[in-house]
Amino acid sequence: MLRRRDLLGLGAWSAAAGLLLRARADEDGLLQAVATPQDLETPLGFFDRLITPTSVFFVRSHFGPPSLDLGRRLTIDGMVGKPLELGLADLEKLPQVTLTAVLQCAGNGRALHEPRVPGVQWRHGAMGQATWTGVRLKDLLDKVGVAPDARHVRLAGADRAPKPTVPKYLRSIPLARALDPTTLVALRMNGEPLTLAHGAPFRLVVPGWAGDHWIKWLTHLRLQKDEAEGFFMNTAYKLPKTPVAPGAAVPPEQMQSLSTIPIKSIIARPADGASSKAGAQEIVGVAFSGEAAIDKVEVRVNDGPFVAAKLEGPSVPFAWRVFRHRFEAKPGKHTAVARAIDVKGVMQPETAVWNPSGYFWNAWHRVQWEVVA
Ligand SMILES: Nc1nc2c(c(=O)[nH]1)N[C@H]1C(S)=C(S)[C@@H](COP(=O)(O)O)O[C@H]1N2
Ligand SMILES: [Mo]
Repeated sequence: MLRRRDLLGLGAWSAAAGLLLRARADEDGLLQAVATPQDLETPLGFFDRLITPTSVFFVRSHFGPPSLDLGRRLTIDGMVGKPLELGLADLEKLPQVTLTAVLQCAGNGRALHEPRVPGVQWRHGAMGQATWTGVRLKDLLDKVGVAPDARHVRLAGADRAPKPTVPKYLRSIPLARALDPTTLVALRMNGEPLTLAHGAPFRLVVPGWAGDHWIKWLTHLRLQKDEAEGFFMNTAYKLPKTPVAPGAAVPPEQMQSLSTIPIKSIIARPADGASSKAGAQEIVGVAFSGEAAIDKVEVRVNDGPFVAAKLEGPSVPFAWRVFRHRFEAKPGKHTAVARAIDVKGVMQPETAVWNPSGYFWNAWHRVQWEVVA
């Protein structure tokens, strides 16, 4: 538990915590742990720009955030030469890297799979793009000296399951991904200290990989031979090794852990069911593809041909680009569909591959709207 007076003099950090303090502090300033999960979608209309504002950035957490603890320590141990423990001030002194990357929940679009599958019924809003600033995980692993036969990094956060019968949220990433210079222990999001909802004081950032690896409220990294134990690694976040018929039950041995995000584009505007004035129209949205850069987005209006949209933002790995397609329209019902193509030539599929947990919905996004005189 953190007392209000412990936050005095922490500058930007206490500013970031201010909202939370007002909302959650009781009479004597004790922060209260929130027991319910927090799952909030970003409204579709915000996917018309390169950076998603933090205030509307989607939030996903299995058990809700732990108390805000800016004094939290990060331990790195297991198969290492010399274990290490660091706090926020230690991390701030190390070289900082800033990169732009999409964060998307593996379950984004789950509600759109047919037949329906259980889980958080996300539509389009469990994704966002931010700049992430922090320390390369590789720099920390260089300090501890990783044993030659270590293969995985087990990741744990400070949040706790609501009941002892519910397993802790534990994930791991292969050592090779941990050593990639883009894997960060991030302290800042969009230039500001991380908010509690997004993992304050530090979280993992694994560009190109689904959100379940981006552990928030990070407390413990352990080098080990095997993947993390428990439900969230052994059972959850698995896809069939080969596509299955929609609705099929898949035996565990035919499943494998998911990692990178497949190619996708989403139309922010016009909104499905909206109406617009006759004349100039604009189809706008975002496109991204896991670890590959986006090369092209094509838009089709009504029964016309696919036309290359204008792209904003650099063609770089991990990042989304904004696409815009302008045209003139007469009154009547209109439809538009978008599809993305990455620099490896991979095209977004017309239909998404169904899977038992409803991960990675990435079908062509279609919208229908009415143009009025
Ligand atoms: N400690 C912890 N980290 C976590 C989670 C969690 O429940 N606990 N949820 C993960 C999942 S499934 C996602 S999609 C992302 C969401 O990050 P955001 O809330 O910052 O958008 O956080 C990840 N990190
Ligand atoms: Mo997620």
